[in-house]
Amino acid sequence: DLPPDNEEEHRQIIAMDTTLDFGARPDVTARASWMAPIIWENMFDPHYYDQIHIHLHSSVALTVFAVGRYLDAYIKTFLTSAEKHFMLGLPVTYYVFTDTPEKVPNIELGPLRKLKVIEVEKHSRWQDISMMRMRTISDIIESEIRHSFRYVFCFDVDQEFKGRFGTEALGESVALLHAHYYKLPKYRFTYDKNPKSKAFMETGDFYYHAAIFGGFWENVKNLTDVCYQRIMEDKMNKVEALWHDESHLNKYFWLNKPHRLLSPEYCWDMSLPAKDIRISRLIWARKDYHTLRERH
Ligand code: 2GW
Ligand code: MN
Repeated sequence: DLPPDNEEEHRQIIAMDTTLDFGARPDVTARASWMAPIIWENMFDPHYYDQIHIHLHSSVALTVFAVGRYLDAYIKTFLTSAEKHFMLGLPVTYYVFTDTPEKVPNIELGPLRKLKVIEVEKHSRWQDISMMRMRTISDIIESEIRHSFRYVFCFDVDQEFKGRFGTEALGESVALLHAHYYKLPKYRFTYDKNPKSKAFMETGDFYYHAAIFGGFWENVKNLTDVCYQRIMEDKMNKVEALWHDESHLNKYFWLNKPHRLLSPEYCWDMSLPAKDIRISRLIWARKDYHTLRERH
């Protein structure tokens, strides 16, 4: 494997996006106010991005957590569907974090693809299972990912790939528009509105969904470090942000604008009407709260 030492080359080439066709989607918001593209079907030529990233030797680490009942419930579908749709053609390593490594199913992987299982503790509160991912992701970037990968993408496990989730999604820092909020006015966004929390914000650009974020490992390292620090400060002050790590993620991307935005095609809730969604690349898995969530 080539070491990911061509950061500047990547930055220049992927920043150009000269072939993005914004005119192809007049029906949707295709750019942020700071000009970052929002990726929608028909705006991009998949082969163009595939060629660039193969030429650059791009490599991707995917992190996913499956702790407690989430392992049995979701990991198999997540991984087998990722093998069909996620970054085909690039070297991809899945980092699966679980409290029961022996129960991770054996998945048949394509060439250039690897799976690493890493044991983590099971926090007793589900809010902590979710929030503490920030710390674990930062640690694995520092100890492993930075030495072998240019990009890191971090995923919730309760979802299934259904269509291309490819190299067009790669960028210096990447955020996802939340399927439930992308059409709503800003006053409806569920940011943390408690001034005592470090996630507090009164307004923002978009409501981002924490189910997917990614980018250069350097950027994801910074994001996870900053969010983890703010989560711990909140704990010391005995407050918790409204939507946990997602509130902190929204604060982070408000202060550090993402370079690339993924439309809700990249994480769609099939129970919504889908007028502007021409393809569902990843969909929310069904949640059976009764059996999945232990009460506290
Ligand atoms: C989470 C909530 C309630 C009970 C269990 C869990 C749980 C989560 C668990 O038992 N085991 C586990 O591995 N997780 C991991 O945390 C798993 O990767 C899961 O996808 C992730 C987030 O939990 P999830 O998917 O149930 O929460 P959502 O779909 O409501 O997620 C949004 O809000 C979260 C914060 O409340 C996170 O920000 C998440 O990234 C958002 O998508
Ligand atoms: Mn989820």
